[in-house]
Amino acid sequence: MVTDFIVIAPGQTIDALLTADQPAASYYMAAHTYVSSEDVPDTTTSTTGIIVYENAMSSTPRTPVLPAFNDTPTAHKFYTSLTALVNAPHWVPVPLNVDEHMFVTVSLGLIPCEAGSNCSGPLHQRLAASLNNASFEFNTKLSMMEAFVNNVDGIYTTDFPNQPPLVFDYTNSDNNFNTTIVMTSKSTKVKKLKFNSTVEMVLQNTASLGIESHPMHLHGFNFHVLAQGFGNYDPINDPKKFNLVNPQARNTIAVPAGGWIVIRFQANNPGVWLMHCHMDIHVPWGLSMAFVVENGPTHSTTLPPPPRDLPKC
Ligand SMILES: *[C@@H]1O[C@H](CO)[C@@H](O)[C@H](O)[C@H]1NC(C)=O
Ligand SMILES: *[C@@H]1O[C@H](CO)[C@@H](O)[C@H](O)[C@H]1NC(C)=O
Ligand SMILES: *[C@@H]1O[C@H](CO)[C@@H](O)[C@H](O)[C@H]1NC(C)=O
Ligand SMILES: [Cu+2]
Repeated sequence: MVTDFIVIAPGQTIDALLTADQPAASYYMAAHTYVSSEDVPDTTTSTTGIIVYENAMSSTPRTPVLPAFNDTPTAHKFYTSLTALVNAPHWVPVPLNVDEHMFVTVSLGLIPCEAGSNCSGPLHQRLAASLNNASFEFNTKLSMMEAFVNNVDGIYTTDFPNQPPLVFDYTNSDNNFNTTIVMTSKSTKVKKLKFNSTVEMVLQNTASLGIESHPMHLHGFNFHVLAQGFGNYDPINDPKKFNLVNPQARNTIAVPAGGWIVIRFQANNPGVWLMHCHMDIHVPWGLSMAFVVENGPTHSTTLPPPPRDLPKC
């Protein structure tokens, strides 16, 4: 794909080749933020670097024209134009038999303040975020990985749901402040997976407190990005749009603001793997969950024990 701009979400990486075929001169390369949520004022500041061609006469660099800070159609066009190089090194074909079909809402919300906390919102609520209405809270006593390896109870529960607890009109902005939708609660729910099972996950953004693009990052795996779009995911018609041939493979993907995205991966890496939003503030708000992938049948598919010098907290 040939482009003169790149859209990149928090936590994503991208490889690009620059063709230096312009008249010898100096040129700015510039970046600014892309703001996906509505009603956010333009807070854009640009950052620039200068590319100077060898033997160029010194001159004022020319400034490129960037897409507008809120140009979602252009961001979407870029995100959906990327495909994989099939048969390139590390290419993995899309697994075709799905074992776990997950539909996961990605929401901002509110949570009641803990008794005795200094959280003092006007309604005694604080900002939260959730996946399938589970606002994830990390255990501070023991890591989930140690709990997995040593079979310790009480650190997480394996009941993360494959469906949201309530079906509603996810992207209808009439629901932005509907308390049935906005209120959430804390969770330590994870999803347990059989070794080598294939997971397909629809990530559905909701309008709760306003739509926003969340860059979701999965540890431990790359996933294929099969399709994406705006509005509510349509389980009848949207699967017809899946790219099972040459979809991009990633470990971080921007869920479209007020839209959905479908990813698929094979759980061939045992251990505890977090999936979380890559906007830093959304993690303490609860926008994460974890996969607990069981060991496989062989030595090389079994998680090694922690090193003997693992620091104790
Ligand atoms: C809030 O959302 C729920 C669930 O979709 C719905 O039943 C209820 O009618 C909504 N309330 C209002 C005031 O729209
Ligand atoms: C989420 O959970 C909270 C608290 O348990 C509940 O009040 C709310 O209605 C639920 N919302 C959705 C969308 O499931
Ligand atoms: C995992 O499943 C794939 C087929 O989807 C198979 O080719 C591979 O051998 C399996 N890996 C292990 C370690 O069982
Ligand atoms: Cu987020």
